[in-house]
Amino acid sequence: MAGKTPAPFPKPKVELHVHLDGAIRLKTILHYARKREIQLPAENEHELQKLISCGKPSTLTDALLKFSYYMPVIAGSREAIQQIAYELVEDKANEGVIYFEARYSPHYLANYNVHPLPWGQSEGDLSPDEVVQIVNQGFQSGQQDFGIKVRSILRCIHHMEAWLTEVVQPCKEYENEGVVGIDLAGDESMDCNSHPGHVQAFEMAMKYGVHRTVHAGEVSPPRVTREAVELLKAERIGHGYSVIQDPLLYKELLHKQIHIEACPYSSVLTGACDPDYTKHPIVTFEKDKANFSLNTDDPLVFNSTIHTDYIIAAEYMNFSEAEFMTM
Ligand code: PRH
Ligand code: ZN
Repeated sequence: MAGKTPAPFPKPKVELHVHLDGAIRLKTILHYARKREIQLPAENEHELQKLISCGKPSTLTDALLKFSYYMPVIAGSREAIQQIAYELVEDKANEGVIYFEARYSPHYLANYNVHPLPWGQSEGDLSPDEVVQIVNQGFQSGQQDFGIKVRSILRCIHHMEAWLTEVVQPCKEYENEGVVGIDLAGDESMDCNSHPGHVQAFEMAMKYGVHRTVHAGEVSPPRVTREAVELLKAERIGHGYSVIQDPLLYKELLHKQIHIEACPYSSVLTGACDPDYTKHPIVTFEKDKANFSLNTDDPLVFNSTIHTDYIIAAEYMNFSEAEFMTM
């Protein structure tokens, strides 16, 4: 399956699962690497693309490792963060997306030193809260210039418990400035969603009226999705492919119309699903009239656009015009 594709789906589209830091332009990364004097093992867009994109099915761990090559260049820079937010709006508008929700970890973008590889320099005192304000501004300017609607979701990281309330608070504080929900993700192989700290944070989010989505069932068993729904009161599930292995849970999701944010191309490149798209869980979702959407996840890392995912659905999953309309 080719990566970047032309625009065969000109109709207005909605995208609910795209990571801001997984959707940056190559040009922008190279620009800030030069400007901030951060060494990258790539001289031009072609080399950078080769370095950070998954060309063929691999693992989720490998896909997530790609972020560590370029995040040091963006994280910690007010100017770079505002620019990537603004440019994402332009890119999505060019893809014919009229509404999208982008998610990110304010802590990662603030350059909190959590990664195995050295981060770039921070502009001193950039806090996660200020990151949220900067992203809001970037999206706001983008909305004005490109005429589409953008919202954001703030992401908690499983193993960074100390950050939980620092994510819940801005979800509430900036609800009138474009923040519409909270997400939780991380290493799905751990007993993550049942952790008391996560449950507490999501209870607080619920009390504040903050909407909740959780990455689950991407490469983890159905139990992780069950915990997301039952313990974290998730209203949406990021990926959720493995849920079809548990018929009772799947029935419950169908009954409650819990929204599944499916990412076809991502699911194959991360090794979450078999490369045979005709047998993909999305085909089952479609057949059962589940509540789901098609999304890119990390178009930079997967070298894709929303059209890539729509082409997969049209060519290999037999999606009809009516089915695209439903989404
Ligand atoms: N699954 C889990 N985590 C993901 C995915 C995938 O859907 N795509 C991006 N990420 C992580 C990256 O580490 C990124 O830095 C973070 O989410 C915040 O956007
Ligand atoms: Zn994701």
